[in-house]
Amino acid sequence: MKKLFISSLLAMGLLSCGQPKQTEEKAPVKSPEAEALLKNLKSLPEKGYMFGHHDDTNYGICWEFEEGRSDVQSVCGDYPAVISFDLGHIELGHDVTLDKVPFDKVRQETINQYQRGGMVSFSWHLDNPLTNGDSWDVSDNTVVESILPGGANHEKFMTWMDRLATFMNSLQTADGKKIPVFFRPWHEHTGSWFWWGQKLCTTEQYKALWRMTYDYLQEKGANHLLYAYSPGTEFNDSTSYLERYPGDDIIDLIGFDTYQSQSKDFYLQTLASRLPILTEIGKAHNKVIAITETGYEGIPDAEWWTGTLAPAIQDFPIAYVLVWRNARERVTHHYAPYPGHPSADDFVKFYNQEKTLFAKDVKEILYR
Ligand code: BMA
Repeated sequence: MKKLFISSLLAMGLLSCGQPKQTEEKAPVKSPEAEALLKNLKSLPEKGYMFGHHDDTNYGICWEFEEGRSDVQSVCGDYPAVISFDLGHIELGHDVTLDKVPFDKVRQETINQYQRGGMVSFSWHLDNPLTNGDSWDVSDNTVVESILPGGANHEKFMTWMDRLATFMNSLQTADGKKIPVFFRPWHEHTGSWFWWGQKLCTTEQYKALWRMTYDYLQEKGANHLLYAYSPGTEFNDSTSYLERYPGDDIIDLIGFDTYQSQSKDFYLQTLASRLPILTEIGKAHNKVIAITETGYEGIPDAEWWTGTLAPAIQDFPIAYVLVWRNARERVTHHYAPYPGHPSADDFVKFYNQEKTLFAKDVKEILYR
């Protein structure tokens, strides 16, 4: 009480303590724009769920870097409400991502997506700072330990973080407003195919990695970022889901990555068993939930959108579902339809469903 009284006198300028009055304003943990986006995402499931696609406006099947082009938009007439991009190789100071997309293009497409009212999320398939191999180089299980404070690669890694922070802080509109976006690093860590995976570090090290990442970006003023936590589907209850969870003060959105690779039944069972757990944790922790990556490579099922995906997810309060990229350099590696694709008609039906939300559907919603 007393403390409060003195600080209010200080704030009113009635007490000076013999020093010139200073109004030192600490930047808020989240920018007002990020707060607004988060709030709007929390109520979004009342309307439906957003469709997302990785690298959507960067390239697609048989094209790359064409102004305004998108395989999804070519099929259904609207852009995905969520577009994700990858920041792999920003850490090296390269001009292009690991998928050979110029970072200037990524920045511009982030602005374009924001201006059309949609949302952007970033993943980070960064190189291995110990071996200099790629994200999938799991030949050494001391990499995470080596980049934490006191580790042999800590300083090197902080120069990587610095390049990342500079890029994040450059995501601005012409009038200098930082665009609120999601950052989804250290994903699929419950598997052991990335150097930050389950068998490659301890729970404490993984959590410390997250905290170091978050603290550094906060210190660099990147408070327009929201954070997504996305393990694979290895969890089977809330305790296992939360085993390496970095904390409610860091994470804004929880999800998981899962693909149909085996039978339709197996995929449906995976979603049917994991989505109730995610929904429950989302409610208990007041977090947005989403299917952060999914898809069926090549979509070899002409009715996959309305026959498999939609029925499996539509009754859960997810903010979005995102399918992976349409790789122009590896055309069998695609997860969204393009004109002429056997599942294109079914995708239009999916687009026309009441619950699916694309860019035009969320235009007046996400940033109000
Ligand atoms: C993977 C594959 C890779 C790609 C990476 C980052 O799942 O699509 O070809 O480099 O994502 O986009």
